[in-house]
Amino acid sequence: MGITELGFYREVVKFISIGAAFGWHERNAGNISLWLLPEEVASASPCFDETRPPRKLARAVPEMDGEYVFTTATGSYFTDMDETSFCICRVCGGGSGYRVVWGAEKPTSELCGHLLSLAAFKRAGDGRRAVYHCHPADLVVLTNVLPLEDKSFTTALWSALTECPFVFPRGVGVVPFRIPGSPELADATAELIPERDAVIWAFHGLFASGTSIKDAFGVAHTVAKAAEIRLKIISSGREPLNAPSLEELEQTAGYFGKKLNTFD
Ligand code: 2HA
Ligand code: ZN
Repeated sequence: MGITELGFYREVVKFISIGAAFGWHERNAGNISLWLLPEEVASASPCFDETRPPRKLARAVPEMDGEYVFTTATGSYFTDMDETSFCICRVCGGGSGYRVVWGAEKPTSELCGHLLSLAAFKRAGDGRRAVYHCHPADLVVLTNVLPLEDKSFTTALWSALTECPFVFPRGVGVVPFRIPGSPELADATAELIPERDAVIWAFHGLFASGTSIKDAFGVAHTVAKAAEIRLKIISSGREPLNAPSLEELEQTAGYFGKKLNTFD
């Protein structure tokens, strides 16, 4: 079977197509990563070519040495995808580099942030193995008008919609301006992601994590929806008469077996 017929490939295509329809992926905006399970590697490996030259990473990821990661190609348009929009990389050299074993020659410009985050998930053993990066407009607007601070930004989202406390109980981290694709953006993201479900990049977009691409997409969708609601509340120009209390948000998370991050 070719890679394009495999379950993980089809799931990624399905969700990035939905993201593109949402307007989250102008031009070449957005990228994803999925740390492949042994059974996914086994089903894909007949198509691998392990002889391509290795490339160096700007940041080493020793925990990921030998692991396979499915990701998007640099410059690819999510509004116009085909097989050339993707690649599979194998981390090599003790985590100092990677080899493309299938697909496009050059992975996403944000590869470093993805790999550092996947390494953090592996270290924590928390079940996460996917990242969905997108550019939801309302969320980007909020980074212009709200303080770039994790606790208050998270509360502004949690209290917009009662789904939020149990969809992203770890909350969101906020990274101030960093150059897209830079190692500095990757470092700042990887520092926050272990304790957060998603990281917001000011004036840029969202980096959402999950146990699968569907799960990471679900986090992104819920954060983006909450951002839309919060922005509409702010834009209404009215002082809100009603809002859920922190206690009510905690109760909501608790009802679904989750505990809200206290940001202590
Ligand atoms: O891949 O979205 O952050 C293009 C981007 C960079
Ligand atoms: Zn981006």
